[in-house]
Amino acid sequence: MIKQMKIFDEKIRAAKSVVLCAHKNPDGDALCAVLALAQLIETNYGKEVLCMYDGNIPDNLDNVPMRKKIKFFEHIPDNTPVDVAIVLDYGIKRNIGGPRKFIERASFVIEIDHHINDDKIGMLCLDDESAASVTEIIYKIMITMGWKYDTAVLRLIMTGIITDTGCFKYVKHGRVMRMVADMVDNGVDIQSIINELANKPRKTILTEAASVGATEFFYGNKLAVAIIDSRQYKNLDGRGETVLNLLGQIHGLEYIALLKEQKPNQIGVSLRGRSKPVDEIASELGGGGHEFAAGAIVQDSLENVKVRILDLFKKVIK
Ligand SMILES: [Mn+2]
Repeated sequence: MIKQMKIFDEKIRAAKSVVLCAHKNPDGDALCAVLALAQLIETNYGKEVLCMYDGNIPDNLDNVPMRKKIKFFEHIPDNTPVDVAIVLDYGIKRNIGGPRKFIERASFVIEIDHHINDDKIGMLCLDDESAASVTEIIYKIMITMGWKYDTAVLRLIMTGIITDTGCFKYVKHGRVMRMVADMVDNGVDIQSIINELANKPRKTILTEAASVGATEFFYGNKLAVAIIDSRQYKNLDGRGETVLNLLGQIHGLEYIALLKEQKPNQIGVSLRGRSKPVDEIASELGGGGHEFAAGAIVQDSLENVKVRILDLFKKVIK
């Protein structure tokens, strides 16, 4: 880490322009990792950075600190200079979306990620597959480097950790809780972050509840398949977490597949395993993610994707 951080330090110091981005449709970890690192670079290197995203940022992230700092990539002129690009929480290249054209012009690319990935985009990789969130990696870098930070940065980091650990449920290492403890002692209010994240539009909750009500169960009720069709999809803000959370409470259920018809023949698939992995099924569908929470975007009809998913789960449910 120290050697890599030295390179990071040199590259940022020498950079004429710095661009930051994460995966398309950023979640709390992706968005907050970008904003926290942007703030840290501006404070500690005295450099303005440009943050961009593709897709949609959910309404419940509207009030995170520095939210206005990140711009939709199409609003950024194509000829904007990019000397160093930093790509966070992206998983696979395809997930980056629009900002890729800016990254491809960078003379140096740094990645900071916690996804398993054999096809990396970074010339410098500050990756840690054991990290619960990318904001956890940012925290570690910040402390290692002795950077100055404020409570806004800590709040962003905590928001990323809460998002990616499902409110600390997926924490695997005590070090995460020790970071959390330090941040609480430094004034971060967990309750207000969780309250803000639970603030979704009414139409989203009603759409998600309807999807739960129409869920089908397979293989001795071990697999739940919920659907949000293209008509309902426009009401969705976020990934359908309420569907996944509610179904995940059903006694005896092992797996959840949520199929979202983003447009005709483009299905966003979210997979969850309560105690058994789903990442391999996601990669069979051309996606990826984490052991118990993974997903893919499949270019096919809703019916065909459902058949494929039933087939894939048939092999793992004995
Ligand atoms: Mn993440």
